[in-house]
Amino acid sequence: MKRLVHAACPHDCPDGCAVLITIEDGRATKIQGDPEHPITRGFLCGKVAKYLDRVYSPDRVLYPMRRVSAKGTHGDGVFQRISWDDAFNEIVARLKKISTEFGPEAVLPYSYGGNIGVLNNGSMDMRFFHRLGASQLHRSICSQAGGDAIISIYGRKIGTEPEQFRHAKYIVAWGANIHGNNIHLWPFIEEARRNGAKLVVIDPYRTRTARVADWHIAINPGTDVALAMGLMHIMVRQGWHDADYISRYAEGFDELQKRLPEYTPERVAQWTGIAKDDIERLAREYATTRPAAIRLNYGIQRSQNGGAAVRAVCMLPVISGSWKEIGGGLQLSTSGGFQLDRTALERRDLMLKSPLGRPSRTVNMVQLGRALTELDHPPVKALVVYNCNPAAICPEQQLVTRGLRREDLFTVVHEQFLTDTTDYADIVLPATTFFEHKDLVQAYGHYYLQVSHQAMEPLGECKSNVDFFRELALRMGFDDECFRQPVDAMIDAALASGVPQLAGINRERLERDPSVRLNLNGDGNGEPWLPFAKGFPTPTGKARLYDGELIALGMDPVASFVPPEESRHQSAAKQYPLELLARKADNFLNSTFVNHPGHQKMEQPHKLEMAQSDAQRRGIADGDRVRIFNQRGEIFLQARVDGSVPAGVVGAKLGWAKLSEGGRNINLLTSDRLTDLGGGATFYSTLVEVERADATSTVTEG
Ligand SMILES: Nc1nc2c(c(=O)[nH]1)N[C@H]1C(S)=C(S)[C@@H](COP(=O)(O)OP(=O)(O)OC[C@H]3O[C@@H](n4cnc5c(=O)[nH]c(N)nc54)[C@H](O)[C@@H]3O)O[C@H]1N2
Ligand SMILES: Nc1nc2c(c(=O)[nH]1)N[C@H]1C(S)=C(S)[C@@H](COP(=O)(O)OP(=O)(O)OC[C@H]3O[C@@H](n4cnc5c(=O)[nH]c(N)nc54)[C@H](O)[C@@H]3O)O[C@H]1N2
Ligand code: SF4
Ligand SMILES: [Mo]
Repeated sequence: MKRLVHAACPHDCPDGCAVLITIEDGRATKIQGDPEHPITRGFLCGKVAKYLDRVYSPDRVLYPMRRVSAKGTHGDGVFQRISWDDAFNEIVARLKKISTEFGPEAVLPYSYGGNIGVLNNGSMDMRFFHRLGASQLHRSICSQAGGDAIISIYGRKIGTEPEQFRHAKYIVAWGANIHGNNIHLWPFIEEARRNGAKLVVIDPYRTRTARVADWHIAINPGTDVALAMGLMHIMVRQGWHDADYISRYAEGFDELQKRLPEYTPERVAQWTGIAKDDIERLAREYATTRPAAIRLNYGIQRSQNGGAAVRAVCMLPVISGSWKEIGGGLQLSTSGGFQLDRTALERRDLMLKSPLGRPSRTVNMVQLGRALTELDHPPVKALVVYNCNPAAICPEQQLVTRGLRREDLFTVVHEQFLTDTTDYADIVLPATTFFEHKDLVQAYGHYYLQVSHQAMEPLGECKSNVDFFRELALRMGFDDECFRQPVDAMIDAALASGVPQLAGINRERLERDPSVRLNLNGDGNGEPWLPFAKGFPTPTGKARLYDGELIALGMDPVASFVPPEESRHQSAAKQYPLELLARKADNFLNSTFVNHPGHQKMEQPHKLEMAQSDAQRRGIADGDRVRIFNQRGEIFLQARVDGSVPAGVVGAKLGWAKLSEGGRNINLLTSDRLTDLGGGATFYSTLVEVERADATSTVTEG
């Protein structure tokens, strides 16, 4: 018997693809993109096109296991199969004992983007930890600086729909690796270019998108605030700003104007490394070619000044008035369009029923290393990890692994594979893939909502996050009704928030129709939607070019350029003169897919990309083994000198630590310093030095 099942990719990617899975005799035999879906348009990225290799990988974790060797043995750990009953009994006993002895906040949940399905990303798990009184996790590692910045200026995390990029005549990909991270926007850009649009890429790294663009501007890392302010300086000087739109729909333009004189093209050129004439040209082309759309992505907010950077770039379409035009505006994220009922899903009120009787403390996930090694009152005694691989993706890796190695720390990891993090787990639990459970899936790069159907029975003894936390709650003796709520009822609850965008959208409809667009215009007619043509969802209805609330955070209430502590503009660069871009790989998804041979073939993960001049000065040739180091430690990679980075910048990719030399990856070099806004991670504000390594030198244990 052959069936076609509609599912939706829940990986942490803006595209939120509609997927068709062919099932024959209970086994998945084919995966393809849904041709009917307006954004997926029948194709999947190279990572997920090979998904059967992941689902049926011989390395899948299929049964609960207990670690019987030492912690952190880089893949040589020995695990023993146990039953779910044994696993639950041990987890319940340990969590109860720790809660009694140290208080429930000694339990720390740790999760992020392994699965961004609405239910499996944050529902039953949240209910469980809230009812327990566990520490809360500030899930800030990816997008918090940019998200807070966009809300600060526009009031909501929404922007231009991808379909409208086809109408643009000028497209700026700003810190946005479209071919690698957002491939389903590309066909719309191609369509625009066939109609004469120009594509400009602003990225220190020569991405695949930059290679095929009309113009690649290799900006110095962390200087985007200066560039955006410089562009506005020129636009206002030339009278290219939209005075009418600004007076109606923006507040703080006077304050902004007071800042602009500092950002002369000459000074901006010095900071950004972009020629003065190019800055003038970019301002002219952006302001006078209409409509102009910006695809801003999260690249620029992984800098220490990332909040200010996103604010400054988001001012551009306000100043130019391009929010009025179909094919204008800006997209950073569309997630704020999906106003699902999170209160019902997460049940924060349950914290009041915990032994604490109050909201528990919050731990910033970026600083996991500190939490595990320094935090007190109470210390973290149990760590429950799911949807996440912190031993690979967290900054300040030495501190993270030192914490994870603690013998008195009880660690549970719910996973699909034996990752860097499972090496430190006391108990490993098997997790389903999206083929094996049902969910509701939203997106952060378009406005279509989907039900992802379960295509097949879970392999082995895998459980979804929802089922795992449901059963754990019941075994802990939590008798609240919400722990018995079936998946369909949870989807219904999520959809029942009563906002106009969800009017007429219910589960039955989503189960029938895989491409339901949010009711954005309020009349369900699917016409192009201009989110800010007539104002902004802020209290005054205006864009906040000036946001007084930023003063309390120590920020300029408008935006101003403050060079990151680890950047070429600071004295730290004397010792470590190279700016490291610790980037994502195009053929992996953060640390997911890194372990599959098919994906490895498409990627060359262990390279350090260097400019010719930087390599030459250090006596390094293409292919040499190099040592990359800073105050946090050292890693070894192979130099690649191929023009992908400008002088002063080096690039390397995120992978699994245990598949890298010495059991460490680039996050050994990144710091846990936080962004100016939102407490985000600063992966792209990292200074290093590089030297040629002889073949025999090895990693020094730290
Ligand atoms: N193939 C693939 N797709 C992915 C992911 C993946 O790992 N692989 N990850 C997913 C996730 S979790 C996310 S959050 C999104 C993120 O998608 P993006 O927001 O696109 O994120 P990044 O790749 O971090 O950064 C984008 C670009 O910003 C550049 N950049 C770095 N510093 C600066 C700077 O200071 N200024 C400017 N202008 N550019 C800078 C980087 O070189 C990079 O090419 O992608 C998702 N999609
Ligand atoms: N140096 C550097 N570090 C980075 C970044 C960078 O650009 N550079 N990017 C940062 C960003 S933007 C992000 S979002 C984070 C991402 O960090 P993470 O959220 O940890 O993402 P992944 O590395 O993809 O790991 C997710 C894990 O979840 C597992 N998983 C998948 N589905 C499920 C499920 O349904 N249930 C359970 N229990 N597990 C599941 C996968 O097998 C995988 O091992 O990394 C950050 N770290
Ligand atoms: S990872 Fe992104 S592009 Fe690839 S299938 Fe999933 S949603 Fe689509
Ligand atoms: Mo992310």
